[in-house]
Amino acid sequence: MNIRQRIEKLRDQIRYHNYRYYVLDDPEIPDAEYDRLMRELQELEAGHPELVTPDSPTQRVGAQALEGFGEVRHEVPMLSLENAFSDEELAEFDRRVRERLEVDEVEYAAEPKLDGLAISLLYEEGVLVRGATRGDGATGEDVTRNVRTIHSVPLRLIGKGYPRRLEVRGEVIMPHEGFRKLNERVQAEGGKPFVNPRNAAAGSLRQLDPRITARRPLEMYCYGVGLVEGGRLPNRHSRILARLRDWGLRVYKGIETVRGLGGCIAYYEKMERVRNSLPFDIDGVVFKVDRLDQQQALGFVARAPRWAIARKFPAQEELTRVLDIDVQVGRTGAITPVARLEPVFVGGVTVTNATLHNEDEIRRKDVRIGDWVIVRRAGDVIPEIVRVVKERRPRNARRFVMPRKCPVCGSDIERVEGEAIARCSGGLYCPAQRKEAIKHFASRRAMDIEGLGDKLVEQLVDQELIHDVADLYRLDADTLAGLERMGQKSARNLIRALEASKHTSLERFLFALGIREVGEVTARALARAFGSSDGKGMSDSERARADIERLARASQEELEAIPDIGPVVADHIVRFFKQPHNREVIDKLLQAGITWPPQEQVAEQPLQGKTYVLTGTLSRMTRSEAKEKLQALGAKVSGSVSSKTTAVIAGEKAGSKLARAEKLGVPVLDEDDLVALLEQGA
Ligand code: 9MJ
Repeated sequence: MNIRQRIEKLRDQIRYHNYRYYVLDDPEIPDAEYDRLMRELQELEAGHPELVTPDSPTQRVGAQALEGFGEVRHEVPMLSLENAFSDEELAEFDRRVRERLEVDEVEYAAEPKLDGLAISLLYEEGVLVRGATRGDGATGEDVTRNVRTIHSVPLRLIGKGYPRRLEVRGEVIMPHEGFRKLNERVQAEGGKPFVNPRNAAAGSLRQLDPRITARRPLEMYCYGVGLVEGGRLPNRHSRILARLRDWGLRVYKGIETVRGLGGCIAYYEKMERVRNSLPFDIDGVVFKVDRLDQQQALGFVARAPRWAIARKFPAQEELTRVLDIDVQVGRTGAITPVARLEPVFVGGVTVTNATLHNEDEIRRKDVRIGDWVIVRRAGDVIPEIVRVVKERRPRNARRFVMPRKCPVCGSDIERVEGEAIARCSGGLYCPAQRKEAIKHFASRRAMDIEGLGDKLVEQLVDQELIHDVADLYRLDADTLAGLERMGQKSARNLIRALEASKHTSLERFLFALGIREVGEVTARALARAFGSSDGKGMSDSERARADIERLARASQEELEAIPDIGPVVADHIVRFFKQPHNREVIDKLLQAGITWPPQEQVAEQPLQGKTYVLTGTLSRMTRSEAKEKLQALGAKVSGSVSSKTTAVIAGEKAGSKLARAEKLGVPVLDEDDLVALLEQGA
């Protein structure tokens, strides 16, 4: 093979791997192998500059900045889309289409509406020759050198059968992850962060220096064609998109063909549900009549096709005013400042409050009472203030001052050095904390007490009918029936639900106690470690007591040896059980008859029941990797050596733990032994 052939071969290989990586998200080879191909090509081209072509994968990023962008006239105008803001407007669109076509049902291609920048790519003989912005639809800007830096834009099409001249259209976007990292970088360099991914994408593409664009995490998704010369395309939009994908262009995977209005609405609802789990922003969905002959028959109005419509999602960001900032007291006493807002319709609901998280957050965003702010509500997430519109700040805007006393119980508010969160020091003396603790206890994933809603808990605490969670089990139907919005029937149902909640599981019970940092996952790990697997000779309530006793006596070290439990959580657990008050409440709960079945045995693992201690430096893995691997095989990994330790695994420069193992006669293993041990599970 001569040099020219070798160069061409390398280019083809790299193009193919680019496609696997950037378009299909399914790389075939490891990065290192790709880097080797690229380096070989770069070296060959450096030795033979006469063989360098603009479509070579090495030529993505040119040098030098431009003075300004040239103009591009779009031979086929780049149209915009009509919007529909409701199902009714969508139905109206579908009705018009059916009437004009004189058919009963239409097939539509259904696509997400990406929120970026519309771009046109012109390929001649399969080579990218021009990239342009939409501009006013008739004339755009020449951003060829910038779009060339986007890896999902092929410099040369792959496969066969593409038209001699083919203009592909799509949206250039910045995915969330890249946006976040870019803003971190910009801020670290002292710059002003971008407001949203759309602005960041637009700003990046309009850089006169393509070397800057090249450092921006942009991607392009294609959704149609413009000019087509010297070749034919399929007669359906959906099939054209499939061809574009075959030629190496990136097309969103979730594009579907749907039937009629019903199909459109179902697609819209589905995308609305998945919207917040997509890696990029979408602001709606687009429906396009799939058959091209039907598109042609429908034609255009002004600047939009009659055969397509964008069904927009409700806006996720709106402008409103901060009327006041006050604080909420959480279950653990955490004081959260909350902005009271002028009611505003955003993300499909009326929002009146937005969390401000903590004092530092308020300072960082510089939110003041009276400010105009952008609120964001995405999906079911708690509404947030994105930023302040400083230009509109009124003169009398006031700064928030953290109160010194808890607004609920009057105890001091404390903020530990180095922690972001201020806390009410009242503990369970504070009714706010008690209410939250009881709500948590009753919640669906904890004790699952149906019918014990937030409002009811508040009444019960306010009227001093209950003080702690154990008091719940002493309520009687008559007392309950006397409460607001309760009748005999709901009172009886609640008593029944309380009875039913007594049969629970250890993990639910531990989660329900509301120990700081003990979520469901940790509660499960604790239940596995401390729950008895059988209760030979013991009654249910004796076994429950024994389980709790074992956990309450566990030391910091024993707790840390459990998978997923670190020093902080272990410390919270130890402290929780040291509090006499907590032990009393647990006693009362068990007396009330709360029980759980024996802990199910998890499938026997090779290192089940063994405890190892790692010490010194390992050469083939880090200590935390070793810890994870051992735990995955069922072993416990502890930080200190005792006579119960199965073995100490000692790397280089092992110190006091090794000495202690030798003193206690605990076996000592080296790194080779560790590797052999781990292979048991492989
Ligand atoms: C976006 N923005 O995702 C179109 N679009 O089609 C999709 N935009 C469009 N299609 C014709 N998916 C004009 C604009």
